[in-house]
Amino acid sequence: MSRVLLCVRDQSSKELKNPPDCSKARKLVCNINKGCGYGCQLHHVVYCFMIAYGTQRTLILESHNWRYAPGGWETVFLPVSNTCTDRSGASTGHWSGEAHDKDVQVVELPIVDSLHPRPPYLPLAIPEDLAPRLQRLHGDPSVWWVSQFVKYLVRPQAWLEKEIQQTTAKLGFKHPIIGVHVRRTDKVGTEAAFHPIEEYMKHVEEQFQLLARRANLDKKRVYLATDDPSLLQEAKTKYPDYEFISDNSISWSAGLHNRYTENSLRGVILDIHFLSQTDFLVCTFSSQVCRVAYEIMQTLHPDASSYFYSLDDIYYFGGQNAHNQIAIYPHQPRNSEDIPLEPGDVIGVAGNHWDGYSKGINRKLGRTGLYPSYKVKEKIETVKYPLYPEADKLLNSQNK
Ligand SMILES: Nc1nc2c(ncn2[C@@H]2O[C@H](COP(=O)(O)OP(=O)(O)OP(=O)(O)O)[C@@H](O)[C@H]2O)c(=O)[nH]1
Ligand SMILES: [Mg+2]
Repeated sequence: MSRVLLCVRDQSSKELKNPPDCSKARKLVCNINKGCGYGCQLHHVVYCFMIAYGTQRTLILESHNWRYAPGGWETVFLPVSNTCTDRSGASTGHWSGEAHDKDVQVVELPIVDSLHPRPPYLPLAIPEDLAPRLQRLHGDPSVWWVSQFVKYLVRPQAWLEKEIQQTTAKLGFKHPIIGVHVRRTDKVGTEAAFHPIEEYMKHVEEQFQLLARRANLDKKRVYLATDDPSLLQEAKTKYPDYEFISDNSISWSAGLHNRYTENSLRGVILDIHFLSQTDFLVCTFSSQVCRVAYEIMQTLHPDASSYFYSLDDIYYFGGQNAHNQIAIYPHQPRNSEDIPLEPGDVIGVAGNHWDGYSKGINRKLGRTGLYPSYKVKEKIETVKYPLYPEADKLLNSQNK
């Protein structure tokens, strides 16, 4: 049954992506040039793709004059559609909601920050039909669902595939290996705090101790990705018993002066690829670079939801709907910073302090404060995705 469901879903998504007659297809136009970095732009395309899938439209990705590669998306990745990349149509309009746009053939989607009205297909919601199985099989079903869209989008062009293979050999990328992403330059002091390498390595060491109990460790290998080119030498000097695998020229290309170039794009794609291939990630989830790596990692294991340590944020998807939890145990505040919980209370989580406590708002009481993280569980939102009529028929016959 579940395989049938997935095949049906796959079939309907194939037909949406490759409509037989592009001139008649219902389209959703998405422009990649959101004013931000690669991780942020990729997530912007992921968001467009999710809305296209939910509203049963073919995604048209506009990427000429992309700030990273003027030639566009297809210079590095395979096209989103093989048959339909032309945005023309009988009628065009700005997004004004699924029902309102019913008779408009070509709809232009704004960035998620100015999306109005908001359709139900946004993270962290997952499809209703997959929800029971996903919740049994994966520790963070929302990330798994996002990761399926990322996986499809970042299918490499042949040259990039070759480059990945050659770099794997050149750098000596081997398991076991832990990925460390250190985001510095423009991020520090503006959007995130500075974290010295020692903070990351504490968690790396802990993971290697755990690994050593299960397998023979030949070497403590770390893949280091960073936009701070001085960090590799610092790490090597401070941790001589580790092997740091890193291409320092990639870090140089990630600096603000060189960032928006094809060479830098190649570098960040490679860094994200290698981070996703590691056995465990230590990073700051405030950075979209690490969140993309974590998402891709989910596509490589049955459940890699716990293969990370974030020094700051919990996982989120920019523009997501409220992230709620449900209290499963009561909590009496022990000091003025704590908030009370009753089983069943809905808590909007703001962050994890990684010391046993999380911060959030008890929506019933309207009070914000700390509560023990173990006293809540995730509240998973589900959404009914329309399937193709043929798929619906097939599903109904299967369900009889
Ligand atoms: N190669 C490489 N590039 C990086 C690295 N860290 C940051 N960058 C570059 O800096 C950009 C950062 O922009 P975003 O991808 O939006 O990520 P972010 O700034 O960490 O996160 P937001 O501010 O939330 O968007 C990346 O896309 C890369 O171009 C790294 O470790 N390796
Ligand atoms: Mg940024």
